[in-house]
Amino acid sequence: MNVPKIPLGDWVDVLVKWVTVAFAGFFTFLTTVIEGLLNIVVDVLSAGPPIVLIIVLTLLVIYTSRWPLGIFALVSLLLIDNLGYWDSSIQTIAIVLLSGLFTIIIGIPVGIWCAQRKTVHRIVTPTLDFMQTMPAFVYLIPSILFFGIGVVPGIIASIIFAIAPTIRMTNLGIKEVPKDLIEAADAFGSSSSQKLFKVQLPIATPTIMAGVNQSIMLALSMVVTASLVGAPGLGADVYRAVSQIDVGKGFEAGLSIVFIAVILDRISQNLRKPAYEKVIKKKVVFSILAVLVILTAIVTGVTKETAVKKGGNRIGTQTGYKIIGIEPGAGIMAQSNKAIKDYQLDQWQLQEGSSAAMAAELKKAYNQKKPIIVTGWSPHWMFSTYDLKFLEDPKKSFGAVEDIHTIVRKGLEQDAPGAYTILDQFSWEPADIEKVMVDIKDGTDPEKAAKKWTDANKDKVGQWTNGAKAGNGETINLVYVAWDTEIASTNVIAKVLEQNGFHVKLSQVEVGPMFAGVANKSADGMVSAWLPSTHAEYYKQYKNDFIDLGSNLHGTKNGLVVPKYMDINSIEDLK
Ligand code: PBE
Repeated sequence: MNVPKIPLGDWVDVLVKWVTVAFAGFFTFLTTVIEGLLNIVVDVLSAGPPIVLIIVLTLLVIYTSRWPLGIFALVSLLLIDNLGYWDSSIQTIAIVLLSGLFTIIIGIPVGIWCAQRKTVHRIVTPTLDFMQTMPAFVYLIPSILFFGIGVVPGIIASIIFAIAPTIRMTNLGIKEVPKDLIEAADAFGSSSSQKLFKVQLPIATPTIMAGVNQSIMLALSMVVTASLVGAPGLGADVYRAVSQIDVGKGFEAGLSIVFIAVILDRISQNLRKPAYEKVIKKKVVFSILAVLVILTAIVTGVTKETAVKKGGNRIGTQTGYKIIGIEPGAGIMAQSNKAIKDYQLDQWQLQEGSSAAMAAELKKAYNQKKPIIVTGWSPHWMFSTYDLKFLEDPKKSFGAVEDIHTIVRKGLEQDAPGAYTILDQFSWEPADIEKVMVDIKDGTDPEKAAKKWTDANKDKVGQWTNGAKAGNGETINLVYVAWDTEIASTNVIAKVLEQNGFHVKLSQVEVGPMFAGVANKSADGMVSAWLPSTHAEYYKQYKNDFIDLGSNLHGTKNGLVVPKYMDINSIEDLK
């Protein structure tokens, strides 16, 4: 049967595009509100030296969950500080608290509504099932388009992912209130709001709180995912460790998340019935806490206000002192951090995320003619799609014009001589790869774009395959990172290998794993090593364990990129 594919993805694309434009104002408003709230929470939490918050949290844990757990909290928080993850932890706690707050504000009323109206319940239940089973990653994509990269799309995705237990448990708690109590309330002629606030909610509170506790834990489980779109904190530390395969750092950051999870879990579980309620009344403790928080918020707010007034860099104010970066392990990120040091741009912050998120952010800013600074490289389709310029780099923080090298595992020459020859002879020009990149960017499937290019460039391909022994279906495993350049090049060389009798497997990984994979022979090769400077660190680490087949493309360049409509020319102008 020949049923054409239903263009479901296209419909979703159109819908999201429409929503992006139609609700642009609303999204900007939400972003400002959420970012503002988050800044307040972070400012309050980091108002004093770490030890102050450590003591407050410890006391809170002791009060709610007895002193043995208090000792655990004290030791683990001191350890987090000692290991150097205090600032990240504050970011993470702030994100989780804020997401938690939103799940309560939205979740409890929706849960109550579900308990009161059958129809609402019938609609909400499957919606919640859908929200919870759809991989949370998927929410990140439209979130970036709506809210830009940074912490806001992370928070929104966390709320969507985490809200279900609060709604479900509120609904359950209210439904479980014994019938006779309701009848008694009715008999005394109470109104439905009296019934709700005086009978149903108080009885349902333990169940509701169990839901809230679960929501908080789910929000915490989202921190690593949220870091992919630029949310800061421990999640970003874990993500960075993965992309650089740094086992030690990954463990430290992961352990910090575990500690924070235990502390937040116990506090939120026992908040309703604190262990030492008899010693000090709940009301007293919470009032002291509330006064403390409000006072700190006011004080930090005032100090900040005066600091901001001192002025700063014009472009910095327009862009919030943000440089939009890509995957934390990318060479260009290390170069950008070097630039920040070399040019003394202490106020500036390099935002981590992904190449796709960076491209989305650039598109959004460009369409609205807003100022933006991204980490960019050429060859790249962005230069043919938008009017952009590299900022001059007189201090050469981004190195000079470079080559991309092909690197294969030891032993490939013996195991698959034909593939080795082709990989060795693979070589093309920036103009070639750009054609493939533009096709992919315009929506052509990478494999089809690669086929189109090889079909149109038989001469070049002929030079690569010249003298190569045809394969016998041997599997060649190529690794690459999801950068636009490497998606294009890897697909083209894969196509050529396939046309010559090899079975090609492509594995998309992070930078560190790409180099490590070829070095430990779990991958056969890659065509993505930017040298001599971009990937110098990775190259140094593994160079004795793989074979460098030399350059496959000359003339790449990295740097900070801005739209031409911006009135700035050099990185020096950012100071
Ligand atoms: N890039 C593209 C990579 C290499 C390829 C410039 C983003 C990097 O910075 O590691």
